[in-house]
Amino acid sequence: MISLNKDNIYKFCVFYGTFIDTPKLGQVRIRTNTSIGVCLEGAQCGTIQFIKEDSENPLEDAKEFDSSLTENDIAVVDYYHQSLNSTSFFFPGYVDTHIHASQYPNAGIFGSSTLLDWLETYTFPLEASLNDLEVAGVVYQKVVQRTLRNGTTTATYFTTIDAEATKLMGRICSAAGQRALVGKVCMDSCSPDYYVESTQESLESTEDVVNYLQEELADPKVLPILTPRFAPSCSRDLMKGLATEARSKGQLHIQTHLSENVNEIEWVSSLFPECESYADVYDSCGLLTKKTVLAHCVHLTPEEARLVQRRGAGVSHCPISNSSITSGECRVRWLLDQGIDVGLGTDVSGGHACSMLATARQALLVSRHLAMKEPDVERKEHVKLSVEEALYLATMGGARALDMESSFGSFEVGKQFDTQLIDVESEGSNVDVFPWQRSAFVSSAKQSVSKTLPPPSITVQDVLAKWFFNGDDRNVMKVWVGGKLAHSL
Ligand code: XAN
Repeated sequence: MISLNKDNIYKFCVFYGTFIDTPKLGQVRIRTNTSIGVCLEGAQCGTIQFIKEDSENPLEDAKEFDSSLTENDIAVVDYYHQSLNSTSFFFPGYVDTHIHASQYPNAGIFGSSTLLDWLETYTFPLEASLNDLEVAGVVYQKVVQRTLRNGTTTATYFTTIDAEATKLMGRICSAAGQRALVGKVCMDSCSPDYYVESTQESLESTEDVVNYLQEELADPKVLPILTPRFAPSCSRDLMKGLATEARSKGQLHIQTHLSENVNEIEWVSSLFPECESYADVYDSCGLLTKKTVLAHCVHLTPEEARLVQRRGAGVSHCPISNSSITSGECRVRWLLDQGIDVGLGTDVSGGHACSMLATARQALLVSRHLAMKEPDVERKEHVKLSVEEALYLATMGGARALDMESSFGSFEVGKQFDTQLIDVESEGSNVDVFPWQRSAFVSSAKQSVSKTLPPPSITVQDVLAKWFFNGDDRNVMKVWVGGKLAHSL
């Protein structure tokens, strides 16, 4: 529950309860009875100011942190004591590193297609239709609401080639309070005549969108991202022009697709015979940077992986998409072992779900499929992703892939408060927690039901796993982005 003052205007907010995050790959950090203080005004607005564990009084914690704050200045968000079930906790908002907002109406529609015929049959016609701003507005509103209610606080969006509809998407994200990187798609080659631009049009409309987002919309939560669709739909001149644009504006983010499907890879090598590899096409145009996020990377060669690692680019692993349109199984552990930053992408509508929790589940299962094919017994275990690792990929991994880990992805002083409140036992929850299982969260919960054999005790990690495999948006009670409420169930 939230304590309110009479004007409902606060300078500071303290969130109280159990905070769970995954600051490092494989590590889960559980902090109970904890206060996190967030500034709500000025240059520090939305930023975590203090974290106090073993706290009893969140209001006192805030006053102790800043003695100039009065009780009227401080909102206290304490669902833990006052209204929710004991198995509720704060968790970092998800970072969706790859989602095509414009393809949302096709979520679930892909038949038995694979990448190149899927693009021709389903995707290009839909994207082209979104140059009608009214249609684009309806679709973009819906996808932003849907991702927020699933706990996504940062999304890296592809829109379409249409500049005005892309600006509209920027406004929609800003109004909804979602953190977003918004990219106008660039395509001047090998594209249908109803959905293509000239090189000059593509570069000019990209610059128009970048200027609009940076100078007119000017919402620090909504950033431009340059978006050459993929090598087959971009000429060298276009890719080089975009790299120049990125550098000239102090290194903007860049997103594209890489090595998703074997037919695509063959096509790229026939289009760019002078390049050593698919990754080298991008590198030779200056597109591989620390601020580049590369979707898929299913079939990278060892040389390409080394190149991606050297350039510091991040990978967006899109497991639902890769299974749905049968692109392949991305070797996530192999990428991580080489020091490549990997995040997760829903890749709507190659992927059918806006949910990052569903995407994280699929990432775990795809890693198990790779393990089943691994002949070496030790490596078999190694390639499997754990629940904690999949949750890391969905949060910190994504923040790192975007080179934004200093801003969000975990609970640290100085980071933005981008957070979900999860209630494992919310009304209508798909997760059943039995009374004795609550003892993992609350020591006073009943330990046994009078039987000769007590039920097996479980840990917080076990409850987390029950939520990971069975939870959905019904467990996402609230979502804050930069300390501001952006979704409430
Ligand atoms: N390559 C792509 N891959 C994908 O999953 N979705 C797309 O829209 C796309 N375009 C090129």
